[in-house]
Amino acid sequence: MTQDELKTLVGQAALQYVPAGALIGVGTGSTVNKFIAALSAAHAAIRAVSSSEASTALLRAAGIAVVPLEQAGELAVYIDGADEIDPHGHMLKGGGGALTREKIVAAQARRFICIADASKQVDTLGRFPLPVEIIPMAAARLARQFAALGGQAALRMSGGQPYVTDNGLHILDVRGLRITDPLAFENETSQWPGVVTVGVFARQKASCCLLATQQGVRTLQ
Ligand code: ABF
Repeated sequence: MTQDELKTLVGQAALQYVPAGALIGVGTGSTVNKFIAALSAAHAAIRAVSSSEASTALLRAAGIAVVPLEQAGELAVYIDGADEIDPHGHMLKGGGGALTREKIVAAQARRFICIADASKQVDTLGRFPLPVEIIPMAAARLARQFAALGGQAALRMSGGQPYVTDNGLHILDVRGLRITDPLAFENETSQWPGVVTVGVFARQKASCCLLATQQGVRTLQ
């Protein structure tokens, strides 16, 4: 199977975690796009809170009602992809730039189901550059703080300009980190002035990970 087919497989597998008629959280990215397609094909009578403008547009195009988080109570489940996942369910996320809204929506859900293909599985987080959404004026100072941890931070660019998130902010991508204690790392760096969200999800780790492999979908609890 190609990587695209693996994403389709795991997107379909996630349907079993969606209770009939539920209000669910939906993440962002190419794997989640497969999940949205599966939801649409299943004609599931659900409503969704979305973590990005991109997913909102896809959900609406699929005929799924999108509810603002402000009007939603607890979500039955949050389904999202990841850039890396470790054996304990800690994730590195934000390659798609939606990490802040992803963390907010995930915080309001009873369960976090991570959907990914096997290439995302790692022993230690940090091979993928860590996304950090920041207040723009803090960029240089935060780059120095990450350098002190052994990381090389670069401002994410798009078309020659700093990339702008759905929140109107910027992203630093930090290479060269080896995040051996994700919870301590998230707790520490989240408090640095100018950091809005770090892409380490350890406080809100996955309750369950569906991993697409050549042998089928494995469930890691
Ligand atoms: C989002 O989508 C992100 O947090 C992560 O960056 C990305 C994974 O994307 P893909 O499924 O396209 O690999 O969930």
